Amino acid sequence: GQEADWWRRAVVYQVYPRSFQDTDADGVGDIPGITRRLDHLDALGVDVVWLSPVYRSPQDDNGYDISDYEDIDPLFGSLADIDELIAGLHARGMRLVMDLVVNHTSDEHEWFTASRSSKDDPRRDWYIWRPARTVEGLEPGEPGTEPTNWGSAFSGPAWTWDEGSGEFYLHLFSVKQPDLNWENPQVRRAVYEMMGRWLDRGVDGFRMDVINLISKTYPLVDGPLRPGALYGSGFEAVANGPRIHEFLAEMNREVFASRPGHVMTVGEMPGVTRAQAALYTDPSRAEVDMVFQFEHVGLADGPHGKFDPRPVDRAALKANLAAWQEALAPQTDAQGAVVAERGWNSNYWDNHDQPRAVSRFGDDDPAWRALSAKTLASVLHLHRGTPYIYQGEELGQTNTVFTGIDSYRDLESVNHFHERVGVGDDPQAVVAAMAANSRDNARTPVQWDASEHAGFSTAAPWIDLAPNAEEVNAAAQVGVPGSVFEHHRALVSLRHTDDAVALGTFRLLDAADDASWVILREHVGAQGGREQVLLIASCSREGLALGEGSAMRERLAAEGLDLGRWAEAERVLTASLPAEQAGASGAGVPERLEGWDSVILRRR
Ligand code: ISL
Repeated sequence: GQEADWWRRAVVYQVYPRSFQDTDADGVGDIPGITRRLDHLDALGVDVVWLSPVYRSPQDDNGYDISDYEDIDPLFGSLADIDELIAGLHARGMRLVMDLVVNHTSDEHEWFTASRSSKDDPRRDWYIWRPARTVEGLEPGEPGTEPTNWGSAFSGPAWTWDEGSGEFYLHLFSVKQPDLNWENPQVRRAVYEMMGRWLDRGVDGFRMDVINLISKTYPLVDGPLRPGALYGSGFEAVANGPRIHEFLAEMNREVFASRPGHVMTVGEMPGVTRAQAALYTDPSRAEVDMVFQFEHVGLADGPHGKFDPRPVDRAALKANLAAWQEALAPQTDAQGAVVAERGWNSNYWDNHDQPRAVSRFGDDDPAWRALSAKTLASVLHLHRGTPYIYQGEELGQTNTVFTGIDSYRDLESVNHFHERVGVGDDPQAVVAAMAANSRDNARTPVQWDASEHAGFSTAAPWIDLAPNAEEVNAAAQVGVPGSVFEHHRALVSLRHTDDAVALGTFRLLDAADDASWVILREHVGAQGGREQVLLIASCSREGLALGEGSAMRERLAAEGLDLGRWAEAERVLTASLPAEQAGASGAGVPERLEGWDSVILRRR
């Protein structure tokens, strides 16, 4: 029904609290800061806020290392502050999705301090402990005696020796993020009960951190060692393991099934394939509503991973996103009407782990930044599925410029630097290679205005602002016709009012062209009324000729799309024009789009 499916028409906005808005002058964003900025989110029109972790945490990985799931870190505020945020969101018709980080806890969580206290502790089995491997000439616990050859996601081995109890514990991420043992039913029970208490508190859903890693394949064995790599990969052994579907279905049954309304869930799943995602998001299986997949952002990784970046091949990017559309497409009838949903996409360009959208996928040169940010937004929002806007993306915020290692804050970047320099790489070269893809690009503060510290804080921020805060900020955009913000607002509103954009079928045209993006959406209503929405985007500085006899027109005609039939079509949104002027500029396909311009047309 309509109510149970509310999330399919929703737009989600991600808040990374540390960098959103500071109110207590410590240079770190906080929960009262989010509450203070609710009008910004309301103006944008988003339906859901996904809040990155605010739970009690030693902040080794900025809150993704949780030491108490049931309390708020004093850095961010208090339980009363979160209650106030929930009330403020609900009063404006928005919902709150909390981050759920349960593949691992902090090593300072009481479950882990108990677990490490002795081999006989009742909580010993809540984490993944293994004795040292016997290696001739090495003492147990020495490097080389780890149970497997796996590296952690944040450099170094995935196993750390615990001197006190004489065993290694597994941590796929940092030393301070020990993996929970989901084989143990008590662990699962404790997690489900904790989730239930957050739902009781009024939260509306969960974004589940690396949730496809919770079921490991036992026994744990060495993984493949890439040439030049320091450690083997444990990925095969930990991702999408044998019990993952069972665990997610159990969670759904135990935590969500009995709740009134629909609890929105999105599973973050590194390495998930399209076939697996079709299972995870099949509504009849009741696991998760949608997943975050990584294929499209992985296209920018070189053979040595994210710190060996490559330019993004746009034709490959288009093909990849279209393949995801196809894999999770609905069942349709002979008229093309959607009969049943079989899966659902989540669509994102960036988040707190990825570089800024406009820098990676658009053109962040000041002359092209705003227009390419708007066109990228049109492309994202015209895909079928739930769009995610990461804080600052609605302003066209860019990557930052860091020249020395001292500016970096993220443990992934900092650890990587030390590991590479430790094996003899040139420090300058390592820093240069980190610039494009460091997670810190996304973590510079939201640029609210042109004042000192960009309105983010009255104190120096915990991480330097990006250098363009004086030009690129909310005060210069909210309510300003033609701004990146107003363009996003128009796209959010379009999803709410247009059935083809929200629910229509998806088709990519002219797939091989790397300088454009053409998407056709189609909705057939209950009465048989047909609506089509067409996006034509220029994705380079060159622009696109679209008039009679143009190469693009002919290529589209060869695929069965006759632009002649669109002569009277309504112009819904043009990136280079304020939203309210889109229609006034005329009807039908323009003769030409200038570089990075795009147009959304509608025909009924
Ligand atoms: O950003 C990454 C490294 O390049 C990803 O591999 C990232 O670690 C992965 O997407 C999992 O991310 C999530 O879990 C991590 C946390 O550091 C990320 O911020 C979070 O989004 C561990 O909890």
